[in-house]
Order: sequence, then C-alpha cells, then structure tokens
Amino acid sequence: MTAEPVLPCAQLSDTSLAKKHLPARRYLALRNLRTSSGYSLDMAIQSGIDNPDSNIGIYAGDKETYRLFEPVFSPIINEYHRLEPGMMYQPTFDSVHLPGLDPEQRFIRSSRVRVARNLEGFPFSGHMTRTQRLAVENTVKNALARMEQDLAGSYTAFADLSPAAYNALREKGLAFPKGDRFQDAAGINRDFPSGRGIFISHDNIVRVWVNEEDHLRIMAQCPGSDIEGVFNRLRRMTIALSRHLDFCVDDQLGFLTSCPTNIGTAMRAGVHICLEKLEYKSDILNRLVSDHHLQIRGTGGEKTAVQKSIFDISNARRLGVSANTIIEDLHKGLSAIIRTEKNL
Ligand code: CIR
Repeated sequence: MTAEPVLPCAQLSDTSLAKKHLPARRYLALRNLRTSSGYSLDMAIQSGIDNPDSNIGIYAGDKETYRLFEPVFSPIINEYHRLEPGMMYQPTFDSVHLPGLDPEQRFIRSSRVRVARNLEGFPFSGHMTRTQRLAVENTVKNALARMEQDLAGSYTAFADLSPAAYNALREKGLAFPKGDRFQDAAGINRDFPSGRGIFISHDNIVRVWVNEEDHLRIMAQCPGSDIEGVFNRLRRMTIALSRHLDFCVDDQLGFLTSCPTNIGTAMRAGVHICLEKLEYKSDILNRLVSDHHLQIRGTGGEKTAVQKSIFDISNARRLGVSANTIIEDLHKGLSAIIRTEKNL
C-alpha cells in the first residue's frame, strides 16, 4: 500500500492564518481553480509553506484572487482585520486638522503615512512577467511626471543605476531593497531590480515606491510629529495620481493589495517614537497601544527589533474603518502614550 501524499495545505506554517482556514476539504475544492491571469491556490500559499514562521501565509496574485478564492481569503481577512458582521470598506478620506503633538519634539522622531495601490488590468507583484512589470513602471512614471507644485518630483529607475549608485540611495533610506524571504517565496522579488524605482518630490516629503510589494506605495514622511501635514499631503498625492491611474478597488474590501493584511484603506500611518520609560513597562504600553487600535513594530519595520528605545507605532486596522478614523485613533493614542511616558 502506498502512503497518502501530503497535501500542500497540510505543509503550511502552523502559525499561519492560512493553515487555520484552509482545511483539506476546502483546499481540494479550490485547488484546480485559476484566475484569468493563471493564479492558483498553490501559488498563493507557497510563501506560507516555505516560511514556517508565517503569520498569514497567503498572497493574492491579482484582483480576481480575492473573489475566486473567497472561501479561504474571507475568514483570514475577517480574523486579521477583526471584522464584525456587516463591517466593510469605509471610503472617507478627507483632509484633517489635528492639534499639535509633542510640541517640544521630545519623543516623536519622524512621522509617516503610506497607502498601497495596484493598477487595474495587471497581475500583482508576485505574479507579473518582466514585461508587465515594465509596463506598470512606465504607466506610473507617466502619471508621476504630471504631478505639479509640491507634488512634483523626479523618478529614478533602479535598473538605470550602477550598483554603487543604488547602494548610495539605499544608505540614504531612499531605494528599497529586495523583499524579505516571505515576499521572495511569493515571487515578489522576481527579476529585481527590473521595473522597480522611486519617485521623490522636490521637497523630499512625498515618495512613491514603484513595483515593491504592490504596484505603488505612496507615502509622505517628515522628521518630527506633523502627522496632520503628512496625512494631508499623502491624501492630495493619492487623489492627484488617481486622476491618471485606475486603481483596483472593491466595494466591500476596498483597495486590493498583494498581502491581505493591507486591503481596505491600505493605509499605514505611524511614527518613530522614543519611549525610554515605557520600554520597561511593556504591559502599560501594550494596553495603550491596543486600546487605540495601534500596533508596535521594531525600529527597522516589520519583524525587526526595537533599538535605542525607538518604537515604530502605527495603526493596526486598515479595513472597516476610514482613513480619517485611522489618523484620529493614531493621534489620540500617541497623545495618551506621550502623557503616560511623561508621568512615569
Ligand atoms: C506572513 O505571513 O507572516 C508574511 N507573509 C508577512 C505578512 C505581513 N503582514 C503582517 O503580518 N502584518
């Protein structure tokens, strides 16, 4: 008697939501389906199989992935985004006016807001051919060239740079590197650096990463605590680009991204903040963070350690709440964190 073959769904990381929500029966019902661009369930879960410490373990290869593989994506999305029944994408994205935070500039080192966007008509980053990636780069480059005034800037394709020039840009924190092993296993690093690049506004506040994990990562950042300024600038840049680019958006899921953790507003708004006292009171800090729907990442971003008491604190929710609620929660949460740090 020959042994039963082990199904790919059984090889998924035990820590992943994909494993939890993809029992054999569901896997077998979905395994032969393909999106119009040819993306399969096996492709979607490859990263969660190759990386035994995956938390999510699944990527979308195109817009259609979310609907075709809904039986597995939907419970993952509901659990990760903690959606209550009836909660869905909230499109409100208005300019904000927020009271100043940390006026003495003692705690907040920098502020940053980003959104992810993908273009209609192209597969997502893990499932693109070289030609498609170059076509996305070209389309985005043309739109960026039409930005005006404080949104105008210049685009640098990494493929045009010598290794030394690319490394110099990396050291300045401008060029992005090849993705991590999770993204690598999902195909996101294929043909790197072809089709990748960065746009930087003349005043250095707005940046757009082209063909990183998503077709566009639009961001605004500045030293200090002006989260109102970076939010409003990011908003204007995103709206200006949407006049020239057709972004993938779904009525219920919002903006669609490679990783299901980013869908919805696809927004991450956060700061680098120095918390020398709260660093040693992790129970208090964790409570403040979760009460305000925030999350902590390491100084160097996702899956990195905290160095020199500098925490990366940003919104935990992206779907089911609007961009405006996200920025207001961040503002309230940071006010409470700074108040507590001062009192300790
Ligand atoms: C994972 O499954 O752990 C990786 N694919 C990374 C997921 C990224 N986002 C997250 O955990 N918030």
